[in-house]
Amino acid sequence: MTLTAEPYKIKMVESIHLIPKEERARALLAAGYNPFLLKSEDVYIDLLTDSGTGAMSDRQWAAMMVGDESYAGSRSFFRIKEAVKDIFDYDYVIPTHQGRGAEQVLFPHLIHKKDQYVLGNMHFDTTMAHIELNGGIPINFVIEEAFDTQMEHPFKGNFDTERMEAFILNQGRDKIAFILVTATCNSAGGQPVSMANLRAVRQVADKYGLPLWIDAARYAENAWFIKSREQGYQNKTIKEIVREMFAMADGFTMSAKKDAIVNMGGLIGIRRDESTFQNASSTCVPFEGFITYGGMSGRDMEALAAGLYDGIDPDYLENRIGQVAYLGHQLRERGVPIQWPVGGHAVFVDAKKFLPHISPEQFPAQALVGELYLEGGIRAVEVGSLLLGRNPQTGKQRVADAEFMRLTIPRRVYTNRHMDVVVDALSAIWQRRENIRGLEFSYEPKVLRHFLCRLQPVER
Ligand code: P61
Repeated sequence: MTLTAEPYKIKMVESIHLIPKEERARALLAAGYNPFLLKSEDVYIDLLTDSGTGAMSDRQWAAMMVGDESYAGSRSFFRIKEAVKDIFDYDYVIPTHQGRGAEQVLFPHLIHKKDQYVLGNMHFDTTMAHIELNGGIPINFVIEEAFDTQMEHPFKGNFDTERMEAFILNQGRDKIAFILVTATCNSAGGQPVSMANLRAVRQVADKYGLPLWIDAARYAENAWFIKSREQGYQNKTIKEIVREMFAMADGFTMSAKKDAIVNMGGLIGIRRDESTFQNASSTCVPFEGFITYGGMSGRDMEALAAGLYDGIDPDYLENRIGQVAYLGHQLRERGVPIQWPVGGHAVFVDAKKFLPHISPEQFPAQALVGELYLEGGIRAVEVGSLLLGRNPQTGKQRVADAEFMRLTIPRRVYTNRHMDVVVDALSAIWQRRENIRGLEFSYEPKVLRHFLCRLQPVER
């Protein structure tokens, strides 16, 4: 036997429905070509995000029933604390309502002066926003191979540590607040960071006395890539790899809506430093809530604690990452240009190559998102110049290094047959790509515009 299937059977289903093409055209127009403004009922296969959209396991649902809703000292909080100690070997944990809650609580204690830099491989957009809200300047040092979508590289989320060190020397240590490793690196295409690179980043951090934090939303997927691609890790368990990764950091922020497979929740983990824990605790109380619930109900904390274990199950991870790879390979075979190799949580379609006749100012990836919805009722998301926005000083549209349409796969939700439908729809668009037009704004909000903006196709 050579085939294996999903390492679960399905106990509960949710109906989905493909509305007729004319209705999809109407819905897209009503949404101003913005997938965030579509009603989910008008969507057939929803690949907008893998955040909070996973299917919980029977273990997680069962755990919810024993949630302890005490205001202080909840038993469910201690379940998270035990799981974090067991999996990450961290002493302190603060629950938050989601990833950006963790960023909001923590970053004021890491950015000490205005205009200090936060060095990352590639910061995610909410992370960038919270750095800027605290007076910091986010800056990226991902290796340049990350932007060559056709180049084979096992760890496109890696830092260019030489470039980073040169920057530190040039600016002076005091201009740097901390280093943040996003693993996997979402904005580069769900690309992993190698253990060797993490070690090299730690060495730079030690040399200049800089704190090193991990944005741990997809910690387990990153560990899986290390196990399958990095020499010396094949025979280690995911938990051993996670521990080794996190031993190199001072702490993490985590959106638990990804690899911990809950619909809502987040964490701050701190390895040993009690004073950072105390500082963050005092900020947690007014913003998120008391430190033993911090924005979550007891039942949600139970689901999260169980989900941290679900997320590191090797059978699950093999199937999960295998499904994303399955979609990517099918598309590539049909000639569709994608970020290669395929990332952990999504296939990133290279819209610059797909629609070379559309300039970044007319948002090629967003145009493709609209076409995919029209063709198959499939909702994807733009990760490109529309998301990047304008330069706050000059007001000019910034041009992203890559124009991606992200096909983000929720965890344990769709089967490979759904992936086949996506391949079918996108292949049909590939055949008629020359006819697709770019987009222009009919309404552009000032901040985080991608959520609420409205667009229309440009005149020919
Ligand atoms: C996503 F359109 N990601 O990928 P929170 N770090 C990292 C993330 O990927 C991340 C957060 C922190 C989302 C959701 C999302 O404009 C958008 O729990 C590496 O969402 O607060 C979230 O975690 C923040 C989608 C977020 C967006 C912002 O789809």
